[in-house]
Amino acid sequence: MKKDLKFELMASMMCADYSRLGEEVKALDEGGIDSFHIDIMDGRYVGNFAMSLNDLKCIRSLTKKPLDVHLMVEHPINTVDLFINSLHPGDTIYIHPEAEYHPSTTLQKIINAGMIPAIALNPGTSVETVFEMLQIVDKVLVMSVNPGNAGQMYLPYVGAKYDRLLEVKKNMHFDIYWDGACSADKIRTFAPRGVKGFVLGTTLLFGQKRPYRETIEMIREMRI
Ligand code: S6P
Ligand code: MG
Repeated sequence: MKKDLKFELMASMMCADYSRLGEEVKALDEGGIDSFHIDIMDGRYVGNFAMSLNDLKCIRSLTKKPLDVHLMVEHPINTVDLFINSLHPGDTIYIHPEAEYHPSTTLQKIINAGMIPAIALNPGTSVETVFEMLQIVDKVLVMSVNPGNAGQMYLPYVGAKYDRLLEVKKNMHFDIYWDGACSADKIRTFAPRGVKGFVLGTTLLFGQKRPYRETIEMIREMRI
């Protein structure tokens, strides 16, 4: 794999050590992470509570790098303003189309606020069911685990969806991102094929007994 290949690395902050969140953000920021992935859950759309609006605000105040906000909530139209008002222009907001009656309306609200409009696709969601939305989003986050938890197994049937999206993308302008069980071999395989960025959680970045800077450099140089 070519060492000059460019791809983005996002840190999944639900995997961070919250007893020292400030130090975690600093180490990731200085270690060269591209953005901070914020998993917001409501205990309804997914059966978990990961991060909250206050966590997001705290991390937003600790770094100048972009935030990548993944809303796993029912009817995000009801609460998206809270997130918009706490973010900076250029930050990304992903919604799950299945969680909304009129997902395009919510995406338009995100666009109007100067944020990057994006959708997240569950493992069981096909590209065909969101085809029209692909024309108005800038990013598609493909989930290779079911949403709700870190530390899950990669679901191999999702591989075909990356292929399908890479094909469809030739006539559209969105970028494809990876979320869930992201390992070094997945980056080696999918970055050269056109997947633009990867969310790093427990599989590759957190709990590795190695400084974040070292892991991030090793990934970029493909030494891992
Ligand atoms: C899952 C969430 C993800 C995870 C990430 C964790 O609902 O959207 O962002 O936090 O996948 O990574 P890993 O390597 O522990 O699966
Ligand atoms: Mg996520």
